[in-house]
Amino acid sequence: MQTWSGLNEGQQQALLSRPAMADNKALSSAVAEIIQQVADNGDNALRELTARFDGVELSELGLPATELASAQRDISEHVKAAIDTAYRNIHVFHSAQKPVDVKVETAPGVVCELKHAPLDSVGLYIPGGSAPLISTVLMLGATAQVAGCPRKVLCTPPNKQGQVPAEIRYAASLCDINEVYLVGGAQAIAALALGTESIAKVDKIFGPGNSFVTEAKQQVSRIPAGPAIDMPAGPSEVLVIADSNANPVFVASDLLSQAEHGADSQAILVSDSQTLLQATEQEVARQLATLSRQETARKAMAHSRYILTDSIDSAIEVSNQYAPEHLIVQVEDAQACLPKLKNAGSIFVGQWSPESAGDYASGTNHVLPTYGYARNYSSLGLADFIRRYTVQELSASGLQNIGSAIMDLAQAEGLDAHKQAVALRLETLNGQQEQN
Ligand code: HSO
Ligand code: ZN
Repeated sequence: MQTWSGLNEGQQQALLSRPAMADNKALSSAVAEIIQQVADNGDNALRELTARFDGVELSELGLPATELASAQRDISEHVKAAIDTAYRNIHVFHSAQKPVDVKVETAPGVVCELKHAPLDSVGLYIPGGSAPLISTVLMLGATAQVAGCPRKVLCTPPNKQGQVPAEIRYAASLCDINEVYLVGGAQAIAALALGTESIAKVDKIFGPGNSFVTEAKQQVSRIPAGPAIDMPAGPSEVLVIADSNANPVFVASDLLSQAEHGADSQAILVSDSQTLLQATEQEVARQLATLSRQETARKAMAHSRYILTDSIDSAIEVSNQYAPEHLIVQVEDAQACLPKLKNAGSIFVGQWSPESAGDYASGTNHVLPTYGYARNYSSLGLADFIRRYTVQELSASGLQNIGSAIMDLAQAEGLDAHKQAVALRLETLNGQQEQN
């Protein structure tokens, strides 16, 4: 346990620092090589890399549409019901985010519009690994569906049997995902970005992944006219603010739900109550022993932090400085803290709002900015699947109204052609007026 007020500024910063994302030259050149291989050899490179990394020989990269349609027969009734519930709530919450078009006459005869259109094609990456992220399919797929993106492409590595788990297929079918490819890792990102014989390239790539995937997303986003990406990513994290009224059993369970994601997960508890901090630490040890992923969670908890502050206001400052991906507030009047809380990807208010609710089924998106990016990036939402653009129409009198402002600014910038584009029109208008 660390006492916040006993630390100087440097020590406070160090306490809240994230694991350095090593400038890993070996990783970036390995990823660059994979991207080049896909650029050069397309589908053949994807087959080769899938054999190498996933140990699976694929004849077809794409999953037949029948495998999506039939998925619901292959899952249990209660898992299907759970997926349906989560899908519905995510759909409802994201449908409510529809942006409104704007049409304004900024000056007489000058009409400006803000309009929205769904992205044409989106690539949704779903990691394989130890936990099949069914929920991530819903978070990305349902949002793309609500946005109205016509082409939704999902890439996920095949399991050892060369298959995609039925739960993932069912979630994909609910979201009207049109194409599923059994390709993972940096090679999947390369295929989505560059296109191959079987996979046409997409406009934007979404989704979490390991360090290869994250690095590949960064690299392809720098390709001229390449795809956009959702956001930069780092290890997942939770910060809990709790006071003496909080239940240490609940607090511990929230810290551990983060910890079981990965050994590099960050779990931080900030409290003004030493009793709560100590009780939570004990409770973490007790609950850890019951978890199937205790080995992973234990590694993550080894670098967890328990911070004692003088007050809840000071705990709020700590959180604002850290900018957590998930922020859980378990204090007496948690709502009252909200206006003071800045820089969090998603906030969970009160003891009945565990992070798991947002991870799965409440309706909010679980794709969130990590690594302090909550300061300048947003939680994923409908807007990320939508392009915003403007339209304008000036009438003759509209141009006459703002013409001199345009010409004066163009002159001040020394851009003659810009000025001429207005001057020549105004002359034409003057000529017409004289004729009348
Ligand atoms: N907490 C993760 C999302 C997730 N949790 C998926 C369970 N499944 C990152 O926000
Ligand atoms: Zn989670």
